Amino acid sequence: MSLVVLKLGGSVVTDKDEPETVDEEGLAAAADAVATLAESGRVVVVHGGGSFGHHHAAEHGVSSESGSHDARGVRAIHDAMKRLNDAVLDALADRGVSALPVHPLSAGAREADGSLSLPLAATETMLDEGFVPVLHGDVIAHAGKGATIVSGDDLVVSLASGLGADRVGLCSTVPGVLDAGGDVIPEITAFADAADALGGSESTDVTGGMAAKVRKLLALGAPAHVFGPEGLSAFVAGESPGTVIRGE
Ligand code: IP8
Repeated sequence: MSLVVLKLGGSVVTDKDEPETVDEEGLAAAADAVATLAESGRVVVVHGGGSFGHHHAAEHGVSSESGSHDARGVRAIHDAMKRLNDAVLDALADRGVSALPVHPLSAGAREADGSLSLPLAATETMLDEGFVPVLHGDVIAHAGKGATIVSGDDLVVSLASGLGADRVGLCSTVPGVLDAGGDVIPEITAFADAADALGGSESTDVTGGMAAKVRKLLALGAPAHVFGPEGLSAFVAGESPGTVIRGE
Protein backbone atom coordinates (compact mmCIF):
# COMPACT_ATOMS: atom_id res chain seq x y z
CA MET A 1 0.00 0.00 0.00
CA SER A 2 1.33 3.43 -0.85
CA LEU A 3 2.91 5.60 1.84
CA VAL A 4 2.50 9.35 2.11
CA VAL A 5 4.48 11.51 4.54
CA LEU A 6 2.64 14.78 5.16
CA LYS A 7 4.10 17.72 7.05
CA LEU A 8 1.68 20.26 8.45
CA GLY A 9 3.56 23.49 9.04
CA GLY A 10 3.17 25.10 12.43
CA SER A 11 1.73 28.16 10.72
CA VAL A 12 -1.04 26.01 9.24
CA VAL A 13 -2.29 24.45 12.48
CA THR A 14 -1.55 27.25 14.96
CA ASP A 15 -2.06 30.98 15.21
CA LYS A 16 1.57 32.07 15.09
CA ASP A 17 0.94 35.41 16.79
CA GLU A 18 -0.78 34.08 19.91
CA PRO A 19 1.24 31.85 22.27
CA GLU A 20 -0.04 28.27 22.38
CA THR A 21 -3.11 28.88 20.24
CA VAL A 22 -4.44 26.31 17.81
CA ASP A 23 -5.80 27.61 14.49
CA GLU A 24 -9.00 25.60 14.70
CA GLU A 25 -9.99 26.18 11.08
CA GLY A 26 -6.54 25.32 9.76
CA LEU A 27 -6.33 22.22 11.92
CA ALA A 28 -9.82 21.06 10.87
CA ALA A 29 -8.94 21.36 7.17
CA ALA A 30 -5.65 19.56 7.70
CA ALA A 31 -7.29 16.77 9.71
CA ASP A 32 -9.95 16.32 6.98
CA ALA A 33 -7.14 15.92 4.45
CA VAL A 34 -5.33 13.33 6.58
CA ALA A 35 -8.60 11.43 7.10
CA THR A 36 -9.09 11.23 3.32
CA LEU A 37 -5.50 10.08 2.76
CA ALA A 38 -5.84 7.44 5.49
CA GLU A 39 -8.87 5.93 3.75
CA SER A 40 -6.82 4.81 0.78
CA GLY A 41 -3.26 4.24 2.03
CA ARG A 42 -0.67 4.55 4.76
CA VAL A 43 0.07 8.02 6.13
CA VAL A 44 2.68 9.46 8.50
CA VAL A 45 1.93 12.97 9.75
CA VAL A 46 4.57 15.41 11.01
CA HIS A 47 3.65 18.81 12.39
CA GLY A 48 5.73 21.86 13.15
CA GLY A 49 5.95 23.98 16.25
CA GLY A 50 4.05 27.17 15.41
CA SER A 51 3.12 29.21 18.45
CA PHE A 52 3.73 26.23 20.76
CA GLY A 53 7.37 25.14 20.30
CA HIS A 54 9.07 28.22 18.92
CA HIS A 55 7.99 30.53 21.71
CA HIS A 56 9.39 28.22 24.42
CA ALA A 57 12.52 27.44 22.39
CA ALA A 58 13.31 31.17 22.12
CA GLU A 59 12.66 31.67 25.83
CA HIS A 60 15.19 28.98 26.71
CA GLY A 61 17.76 29.95 24.07
CA VAL A 62 17.48 26.63 22.23
CA SER A 63 17.68 26.37 18.41
CA SER A 64 18.84 23.73 15.97
CA GLU A 65 22.38 25.04 16.59
CA SER A 66 22.35 26.17 20.23
CA GLY A 67 21.75 23.45 22.76
CA SER A 68 20.84 23.41 26.42
CA HIS A 69 21.59 21.12 29.37
CA ASP A 70 18.76 22.63 31.42
CA ALA A 71 16.25 19.79 31.75
CA ARG A 72 13.48 22.13 32.89
CA GLY A 73 13.88 24.26 29.78
CA VAL A 74 14.04 21.21 27.52
CA ARG A 75 10.88 19.86 29.13
CA ALA A 76 9.09 23.19 28.74
CA ILE A 77 9.69 23.06 24.97
CA HIS A 78 8.82 19.37 24.71
CA ASP A 79 5.68 19.69 26.86
CA ALA A 80 4.40 22.55 24.70
CA MET A 81 4.91 20.39 21.61
CA LYS A 82 3.08 17.52 23.30
CA ARG A 83 0.12 19.85 23.95
CA LEU A 84 -0.02 20.74 20.25
CA ASN A 85 0.44 17.07 19.33
CA ASP A 86 -2.55 16.21 21.55
CA ALA A 87 -4.68 18.78 19.74
CA VAL A 88 -3.68 17.28 16.36
CA LEU A 89 -4.37 13.73 17.60
CA ASP A 90 -7.77 14.79 18.96
CA ALA A 91 -8.75 16.41 15.66
CA LEU A 92 -7.77 13.22 13.83
CA ALA A 93 -9.57 10.99 16.33
CA ASP A 94 -12.72 13.09 15.86
CA ARG A 95 -12.59 12.09 12.18
CA GLY A 96 -12.15 8.40 12.92
CA VAL A 97 -8.41 8.34 12.20
CA SER A 98 -6.42 5.89 14.39
CA ALA A 99 -3.67 8.41 15.13
CA LEU A 100 -0.91 7.75 17.68
CA PRO A 101 1.93 10.01 18.88
CA VAL A 102 5.63 9.43 18.27
CA HIS A 103 7.71 11.91 20.27
CA PRO A 104 11.15 12.47 18.71
CA LEU A 105 12.73 13.37 22.09
CA SER A 106 12.17 9.81 23.25
CA ALA A 107 12.90 8.16 19.93
CA GLY A 108 15.97 9.72 18.35
CA ALA A 109 19.10 11.83 18.78
CA ARG A 110 21.53 14.00 16.89
CA GLU A 111 25.16 13.12 16.44
CA ALA A 112 27.89 15.70 17.11
CA ASP A 113 27.85 16.80 13.45
CA GLY A 114 24.11 17.48 13.72
CA SER A 115 22.98 14.49 11.69
CA LEU A 116 19.72 13.00 12.88
CA SER A 117 19.38 9.40 13.93
CA LEU A 118 15.71 8.44 14.10
CA PRO A 119 14.97 4.76 14.75
CA LEU A 120 11.79 3.89 12.87
CA ALA A 121 10.59 0.68 14.55
CA ALA A 122 7.73 2.38 16.41
CA THR A 123 6.52 4.31 13.37
CA GLU A 124 6.85 1.31 11.07
CA THR A 125 5.01 -1.08 13.37
CA MET A 126 2.24 1.45 13.92
CA LEU A 127 1.81 1.69 10.14
CA ASP A 128 1.76 -2.09 9.80
CA GLU A 129 -0.95 -2.24 12.46
CA GLY A 130 -3.13 0.32 10.71
CA PHE A 131 -2.30 3.36 12.86
CA VAL A 132 -1.38 6.83 11.64
CA PRO A 133 1.82 7.90 13.45
CA VAL A 134 1.96 11.62 14.24
CA LEU A 135 5.43 13.08 14.89
CA HIS A 136 6.33 16.68 15.58
CA GLY A 137 9.22 19.10 15.60
CA ASP A 138 10.79 18.66 19.02
CA VAL A 139 13.76 19.15 21.24
CA ILE A 140 16.17 16.22 20.98
CA ALA A 141 19.38 15.03 22.66
CA HIS A 142 22.40 16.24 20.69
CA ALA A 143 25.90 14.81 21.27
CA GLY A 144 28.10 17.49 22.84
CA LYS A 145 25.36 20.15 23.01
CA GLY A 146 22.75 18.87 25.46
CA ALA A 147 19.51 19.14 23.53
CA THR A 148 18.70 21.12 20.37
CA ILE A 149 15.64 21.60 18.16
CA VAL A 150 14.84 19.12 15.43
CA SER A 151 12.49 20.64 12.86
CA GLY A 152 9.57 18.86 11.32
CA ASP A 153 11.28 19.16 7.94
CA ASP A 154 14.30 17.18 9.16
CA LEU A 155 11.96 14.50 10.46
CA VAL A 156 10.16 14.36 7.10
CA VAL A 157 13.44 13.69 5.30
CA SER A 158 14.43 10.87 7.72
CA LEU A 159 10.97 9.33 7.62
CA ALA A 160 10.50 9.55 3.85
CA SER A 161 13.88 8.02 3.07
CA GLY A 162 13.86 5.48 5.92
CA LEU A 163 10.33 4.25 5.24
CA GLY A 164 10.48 4.50 1.43
CA ALA A 165 7.64 6.99 1.03
CA ASP A 166 5.90 7.17 -2.33
CA ARG A 167 4.92 10.84 -1.96
CA VAL A 168 5.83 13.65 0.39
CA GLY A 169 3.73 16.74 1.08
CA LEU A 170 4.88 19.89 2.85
CA CYS A 171 1.98 22.16 3.60
CA SER A 172 2.93 25.57 4.97
CA THR A 173 1.61 29.08 4.42
CA VAL A 174 3.65 29.66 1.25
CA PRO A 175 2.03 28.40 -1.97
CA GLY A 176 5.25 26.74 -3.19
CA VAL A 177 8.88 27.55 -3.89
CA LEU A 178 8.82 31.06 -5.36
CA ASP A 179 11.00 32.42 -8.13
CA ALA A 180 12.66 35.85 -7.96
CA GLY A 181 9.45 37.44 -9.29
CA GLY A 182 7.32 35.86 -6.57
CA ASP A 183 5.71 33.23 -8.82
CA VAL A 184 5.50 29.56 -7.87
CA ILE A 185 8.11 27.38 -9.62
CA PRO A 186 6.06 24.34 -10.75
CA GLU A 187 8.90 21.81 -10.81
CA ILE A 188 12.44 21.61 -9.46
CA THR A 189 14.63 18.72 -10.58
CA ALA A 190 18.02 20.27 -9.76
CA PHE A 191 19.12 22.96 -7.31
CA ALA A 192 20.07 25.15 -10.29
CA ASP A 193 16.34 25.40 -11.19
CA ALA A 194 15.77 27.49 -8.10
CA ALA A 195 19.25 28.74 -7.21
CA ASP A 196 18.61 32.32 -8.36
CA ALA A 197 15.50 32.67 -6.26
CA LEU A 198 17.00 30.84 -3.29
CA GLY A 199 20.17 32.89 -3.12
CA GLY A 200 22.73 30.51 -4.63
CA SER A 201 24.52 27.67 -2.95
CA GLU A 202 26.95 29.23 -0.47
CA SER A 203 24.59 30.93 1.92
CA THR A 204 21.94 28.22 1.87
CA ASP A 205 22.78 26.11 4.87
CA VAL A 206 23.47 29.10 7.08
CA THR A 207 20.21 30.82 6.31
CA GLY A 208 18.29 27.55 6.31
CA GLY A 209 14.73 28.13 5.17
CA MET A 210 13.62 27.17 1.70
CA ALA A 211 17.08 26.66 0.16
CA ALA A 212 18.09 24.06 2.73
CA LYS A 213 14.69 22.44 2.38
CA VAL A 214 14.98 22.16 -1.41
CA ARG A 215 18.43 20.59 -1.15
CA LYS A 216 17.22 17.95 1.29
CA LEU A 217 14.10 17.19 -0.72
CA LEU A 218 16.08 16.79 -3.94
CA ALA A 219 18.00 13.99 -2.23
CA LEU A 220 14.83 11.98 -1.50
CA GLY A 221 13.79 9.11 -3.70
CA ALA A 222 10.18 10.38 -3.84
CA PRO A 223 8.51 13.46 -5.26
CA ALA A 224 8.02 16.16 -2.62
CA HIS A 225 5.24 18.70 -3.04
CA VAL A 226 5.53 22.12 -1.38
CA PHE A 227 2.18 23.93 -1.21
CA GLY A 228 -0.07 26.17 0.87
CA PRO A 229 -3.31 25.26 2.66
CA GLU A 230 -5.27 25.93 -0.55
CA GLY A 231 -3.35 23.05 -2.18
CA LEU A 232 -4.19 20.42 0.46
CA SER A 233 -7.19 18.90 -1.26
CA ALA A 234 -5.37 18.74 -4.61
CA PHE A 235 -2.45 16.95 -2.94
CA VAL A 236 -4.84 14.49 -1.32
CA ALA A 237 -6.41 13.87 -4.73
CA GLY A 238 -3.00 12.87 -6.11
CA GLU A 239 -2.47 16.11 -8.01
CA SER A 240 0.58 18.34 -7.94
CA PRO A 241 -0.21 21.67 -6.26
CA GLY A 242 2.52 24.25 -5.64
CA THR A 243 6.04 23.08 -6.45
CA VAL A 244 7.07 19.48 -6.98
CA ILE A 245 10.69 18.73 -6.11
CA ARG A 246 11.90 15.65 -7.88
CA GLY A 247 15.56 14.71 -7.55
CA GLU A 248 17.02 12.70 -10.41
O1 IP8 B 1 8.21 24.23 13.20
C1 IP8 B 1 10.19 23.16 15.44
O2 IP8 B 1 9.61 22.48 14.34
P1 IP8 B 1 9.34 23.26 12.98
C2 IP8 B 1 9.72 22.58 16.76
O3 IP8 B 1 9.00 22.19 11.99
C3 IP8 B 1 10.11 23.35 17.98
O4 IP8 B 1 10.62 23.97 12.59
C4 IP8 B 1 10.17 22.59 19.22
C5 IP8 B 1 10.38 24.63 18.01
